[in-house]
Amino acid sequence: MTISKKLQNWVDEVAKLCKPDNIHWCDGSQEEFDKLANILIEKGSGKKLNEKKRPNSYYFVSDPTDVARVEDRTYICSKNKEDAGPTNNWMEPAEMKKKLNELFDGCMKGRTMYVIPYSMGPLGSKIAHIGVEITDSPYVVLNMRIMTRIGEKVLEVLGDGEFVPCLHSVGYPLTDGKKDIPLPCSDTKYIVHFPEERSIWSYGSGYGGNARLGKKCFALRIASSMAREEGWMAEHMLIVGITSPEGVKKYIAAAFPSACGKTNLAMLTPTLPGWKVETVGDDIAWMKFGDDGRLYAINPEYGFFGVAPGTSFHTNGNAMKSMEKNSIFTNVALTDDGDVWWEGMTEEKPKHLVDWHGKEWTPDSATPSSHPNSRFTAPASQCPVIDKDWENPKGVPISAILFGGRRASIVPLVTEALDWQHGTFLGTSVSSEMTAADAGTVGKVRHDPFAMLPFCGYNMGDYFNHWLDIGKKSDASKLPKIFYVNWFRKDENGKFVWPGYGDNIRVLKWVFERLEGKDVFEERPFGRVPKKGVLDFSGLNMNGNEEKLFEISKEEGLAEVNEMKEYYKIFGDRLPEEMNEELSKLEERYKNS
Ligand code: SAT
Ligand code: MN
Repeated sequence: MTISKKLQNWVDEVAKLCKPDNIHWCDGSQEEFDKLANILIEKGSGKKLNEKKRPNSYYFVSDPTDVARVEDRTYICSKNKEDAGPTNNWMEPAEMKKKLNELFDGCMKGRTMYVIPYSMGPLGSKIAHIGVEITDSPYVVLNMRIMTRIGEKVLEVLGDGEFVPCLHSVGYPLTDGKKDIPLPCSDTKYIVHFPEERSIWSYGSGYGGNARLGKKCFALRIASSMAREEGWMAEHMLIVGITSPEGVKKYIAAAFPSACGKTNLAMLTPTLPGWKVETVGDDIAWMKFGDDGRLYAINPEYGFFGVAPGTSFHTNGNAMKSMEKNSIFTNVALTDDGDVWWEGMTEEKPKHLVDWHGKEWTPDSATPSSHPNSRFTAPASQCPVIDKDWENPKGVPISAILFGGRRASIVPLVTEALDWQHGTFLGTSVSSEMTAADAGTVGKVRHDPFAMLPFCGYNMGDYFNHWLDIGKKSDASKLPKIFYVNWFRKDENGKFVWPGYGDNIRVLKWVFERLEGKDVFEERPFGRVPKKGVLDFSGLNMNGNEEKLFEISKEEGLAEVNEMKEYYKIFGDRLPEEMNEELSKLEERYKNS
């Protein structure tokens, strides 16, 4: 292995602080994966699933208190508080380092410290970047091997180049004869980012984005801050290729808050004949300008970390197939034949399960068998509709950007922005009803600009400005067109008006037509919507609700404007003037409507 002096020094320093019993450099091999999985199983931390049903796949249950990201424990420690902005927790970097040094001192006693070199993005891609995660959790190593490209080959590409140091501990040292538990964690949790020195420290959680530091911590929080400095974009977006029946292919990126059906859209099975959707990524897009002036995107990840409940052959057959082997399941239920199950996987519930608490479960049980934020970790390469260019180091050219949220009213099924500045404004207005992926109040509407609220590594007002800068420095004709979608409108009886899932292709079809410059829109105060009769409702029974999908009354619209005015106040003088301008123009258009 070629280990640079800088990397070796950092690893030595961390070992001195954390005091592990052993150090293991991950080579990324299958043998290593199998060995670590076996260690976990022998310790009783997890189970191997039935080899005949789900080859090379594993089952884990976390501590019931460690089941989601912890936004209130997540910090952006820039030198100045204003640079973290009103949407992030902040602490003075030196003060935070002092706290972390105390916490990490001896935190790996009795454990092995794993060093995971990883690449976010295809190895050697100009859009990709390298990180090194140090962790004391073999469960995290297994997940990182599915979610990112890890091991020796990464060190070769790294040479003595730059990497983002990511230090993680579950915060459960095995001292004084303390016994280990299946997936250890600590009551004290800190997920900390130092954007100026581009480093990450995470303590006390073994779960998802708290612990696999390549994902939200690096690929969004640190990368968004890098992207701003370097003139590119790190976004909470899926990437798909869409091919029309005429054989024309275009790529789009789409930003939705966590657990809004992003993975489903990324692997959509179109209900309209002749259309094809292929997956590049389901969560994160890194976009840089190509020599031709267009934006090119890569998926920095290597796997999917999707919400299990609700995923079925009916809602997302491609996700189901992606996890048929070589996958990890966390906080779902176990079937009697050694496989997994969760709410919504099959219409008929199994007669008997062991639930995620390890208790007997039957359809009569009062509680669900799986945690609502239970997850699968599956290799992206196993997705039956993975795009042939998903690992192209150049990335794929992006023609459209979609924003979306989960809103029962106010937001229409689809709106096209008037231009990049208006599109940026739409991005700032994204809001969504909260779900189980965020440890908060389920159902409450919260603003989630660009679906980046928990993921922007610097002042969100500056982030809006970065979007405007991208627009200003580019040839408008080469920039992606921007759209805002909402699959989740409900009627007076609380029923979804739009069927969603595979039928979302109908909206994408209209987006496609707009990208081709077809005159199929009409203007509304909030933007462009499909002209009457253009959106393809063929074969759908809409119960006469077609128009409802686009209805916003003048009163509702003006109320939303006022609400946005209130919201914008939190950004103070970091709010770009252009956004107030857009808000005034919107208000005028509503008043004149
Ligand atoms: O736990 S993760 O942050 O990886 C998943 C999510 O919340 O979107
Ligand atoms: Mn996400």
